[in-house]
Amino acid sequence: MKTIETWFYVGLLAVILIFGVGMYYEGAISHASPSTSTQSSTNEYNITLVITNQNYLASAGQNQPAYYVLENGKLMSSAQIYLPGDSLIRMTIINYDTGPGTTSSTYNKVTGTLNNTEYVFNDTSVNTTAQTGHWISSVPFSDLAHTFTVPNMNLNIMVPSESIVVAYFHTPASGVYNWQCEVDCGTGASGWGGAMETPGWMQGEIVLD
Ligand SMILES: [Cu+2]
Repeated sequence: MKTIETWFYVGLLAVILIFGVGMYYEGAISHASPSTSTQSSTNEYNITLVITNQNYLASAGQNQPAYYVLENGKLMSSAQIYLPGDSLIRMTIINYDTGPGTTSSTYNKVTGTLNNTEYVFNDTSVNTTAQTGHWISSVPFSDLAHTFTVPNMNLNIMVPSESIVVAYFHTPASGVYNWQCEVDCGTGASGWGGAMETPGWMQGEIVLD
């Protein structure tokens, strides 16, 4: 009986180990060869941001949209986003929020990315699988939810309602840069209160190292 029990646990451990390694291997493969990637660079770095909309912001007294950094399956604060300097970044933004919203003429087109374009798929249906996407250079206000904008890097990524965006851009060698959503998605008459003025929600810092 003892022996059977022992072998049962040895077997269970083996299954867990094999399954765990398999999962890791699968993750590594899908990470290394993204279906939408057209780039290859030894310095390419992947980062995924997630925008959710049901987050209670105490200072605003209501739910507000917020950017998060997806790290090891957890949503982490976007107040400081760490990126390697002098690298090609592949940024994926998964947006669960709806629009529409407006932005100024300065930010109504995609800038600072590869060819000033970005790849959008699952537009208006973020959780759908196997949808093909397309490269775009701007998003009409009727479909715009947020932007991910770093003015001092001339970077402006536009995020349509309930969609997934992939954008490539190069980082400067070093420094700290402010990022800000440039769509009036916050509180108040202007829409620039609440999330828009709170680090880790619709603004923060890019820290290059
Ligand atoms: Cu926003």
